[in-house]
Amino acid sequence: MTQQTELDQLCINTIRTLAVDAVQKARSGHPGMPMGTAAMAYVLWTRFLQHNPVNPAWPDRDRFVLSAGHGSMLLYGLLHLTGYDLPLEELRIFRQWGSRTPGHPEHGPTPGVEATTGPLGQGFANGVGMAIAEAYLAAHFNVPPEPAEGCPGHKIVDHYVYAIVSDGDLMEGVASEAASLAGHLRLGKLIYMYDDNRITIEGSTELTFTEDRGRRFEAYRWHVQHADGYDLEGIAAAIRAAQADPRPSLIIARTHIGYGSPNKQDTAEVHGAPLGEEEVRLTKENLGWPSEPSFLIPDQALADFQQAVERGRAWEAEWQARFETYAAEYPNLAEEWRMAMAGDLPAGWDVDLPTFRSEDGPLATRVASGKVLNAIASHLPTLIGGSADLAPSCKTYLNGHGDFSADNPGGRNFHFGVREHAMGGILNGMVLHGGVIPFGSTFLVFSDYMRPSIRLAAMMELPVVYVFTHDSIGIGEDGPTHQPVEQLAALRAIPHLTVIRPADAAETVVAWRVALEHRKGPVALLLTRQKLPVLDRAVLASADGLARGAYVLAEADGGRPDVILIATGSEVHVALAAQERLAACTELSRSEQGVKARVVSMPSWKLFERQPQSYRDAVLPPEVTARLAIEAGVPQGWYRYVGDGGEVIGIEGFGASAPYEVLWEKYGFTAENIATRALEMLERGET
Ligand SMILES: Cc1ncc(C[n+]2csc(CCOP(=O)(O)OP(=O)(O)O)c2C)c(N)n1
Repeated sequence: MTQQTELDQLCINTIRTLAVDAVQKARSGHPGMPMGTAAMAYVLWTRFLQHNPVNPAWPDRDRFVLSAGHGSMLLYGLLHLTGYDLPLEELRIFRQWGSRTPGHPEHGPTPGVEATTGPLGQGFANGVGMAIAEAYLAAHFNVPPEPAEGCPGHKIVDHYVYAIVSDGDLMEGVASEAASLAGHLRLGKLIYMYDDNRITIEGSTELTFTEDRGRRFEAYRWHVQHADGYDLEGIAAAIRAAQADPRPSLIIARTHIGYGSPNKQDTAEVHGAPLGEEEVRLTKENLGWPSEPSFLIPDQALADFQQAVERGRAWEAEWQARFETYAAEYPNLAEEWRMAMAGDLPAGWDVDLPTFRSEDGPLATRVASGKVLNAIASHLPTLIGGSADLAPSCKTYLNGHGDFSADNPGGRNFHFGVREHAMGGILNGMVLHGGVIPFGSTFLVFSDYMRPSIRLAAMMELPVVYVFTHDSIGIGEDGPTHQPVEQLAALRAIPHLTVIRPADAAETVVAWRVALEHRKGPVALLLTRQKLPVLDRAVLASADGLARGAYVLAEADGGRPDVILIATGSEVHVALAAQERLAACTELSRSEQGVKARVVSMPSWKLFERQPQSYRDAVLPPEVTARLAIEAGVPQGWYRYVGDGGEVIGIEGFGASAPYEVLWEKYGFTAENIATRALEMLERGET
């Protein structure tokens, strides 16, 4: 240890002992990581991080992500000490019901927590997304200097993204994907400190993780430095060098997990368990710390940390003054900035939304979606996104809006490469940064590759839009590897994720409107590869019904229906054809009108569930128990809507490789089969 003043020591040990005491009191948690990283976190937070504890939402603050979220007490200690609204009392109730100090950092309840972290690797990718958003917004909103005209330029977006990442973070594939992209994009504002303590849960990293991490990141085209995690000047110098380098930076800081614990330092025992009362006493003694009281914060240390409040105020005030000059010169840009940061859609964003008519011929919903995206792109400059190498298939390219790259950070099309998981984590980071409305696309079957990030988007209620195309066996010849079957149910199972599977081009337009206006939580649009007829809305109900999740698309002729056909997406038009067939079956119904079938288009369970009971009962009257759901996916979940008396035409296996028309026939998604199944159901009901 070199060049630490007594005050530095005091401050660092305050962070350590707060973590030790909180974990001990909670009888659960991870003391080792905060003990090991307290020194480098102290340097970062007191000498570099430009933030305003009094206003954690100051838009141009540096971002800090604790990717190794299990070390949450490190972050809670720093937030409390630097003056965020996180009283010491909250640290005393670490991990308890209703506290703002949950086991892993959660974005939302705790001021200053930039991202929910815990699943390793996610925070790493989130930071990359934040740095991308910073670069895009800087390109879009900053005004470059014009020396000839004496204009010094304006930089209203100009900040760093820092993270502390761990062995576990670097082992996870998502971090590799994100690091590869970050290096390629030369995200120079990204500065990650790697807690190189060489311990994970099962023991030494010698067990599993022996590659040369530095050379690996150099190969990713990162700027890599090595530092002693306890040499404060060395850490500071490394951060300065990282700031100056145009590449993303990794500072590999050699640390010791459980630093200061005489019997547990450098062992996996300090991971995931309290030190134990005796070891707490010994650790404090070893650190020169009084054993009582617990949660001790020496006045001198607190005063040192609390300088962050005044510095933060000054930074924000200085930025605010600069912003006002900017706003005076560029009022339109300033207004656009305010709306973007508030997440509001500008007036008129939807003026060019296309209308699709049945006479224009059949259209895949992915194609309709591409047309919608391109119609709104010019009116919504903060709508940015792309694909995991499938833009030509997913139809998500924004024509004429350029590609985002190191040399063109104002480009709006993102080539995420074949990196679905990183795309998911990066999209989350972009929303967490604020100011942009991001979307990402891939085939529905590959949503599995990004599911952990989707889950976190849902948990954080981030408004990300996913465009998942090739949404069923309807993709045809590519076969079962590419045919999503369980993904529909699996996505619907994620709380706060709104899944929408539109039936035709007109519903796709409404789906995009819903997706963009839905600011709380992610939305997944499930779209077809194959062409679908554009339904004739002159005789059918308006596609606006999509916004309510399910609606009566075609009422049964002549009153109370005998049976309800409930379908989603590409199966809806087949259900309509089945309705006609049933109407021709006069024999069973013993009426001239034949069997009366109502067709319900049900693009979104989630939206439907938000409707009042009266509406839901109007669409699916409880007294009509003969219900048949038709969806080219696993039937799981549908029984909720069809009930005990109902049935589901779904897919129990994995699909097959064949032309889609053949598959449709073989799997029973034909008007004939639907009508037969409905009739059988009605006949059974009669006996
Ligand atoms: C995706 C994921 N897998 C597993 C875990 C469980 N887990 C928590 S911490 C950890 C490993 C800890 O090692 P490291 O990242 O080096 O942290 P340190 O031991 O330094 O605290 C694991 C496997 C997790 N949080 N996330």
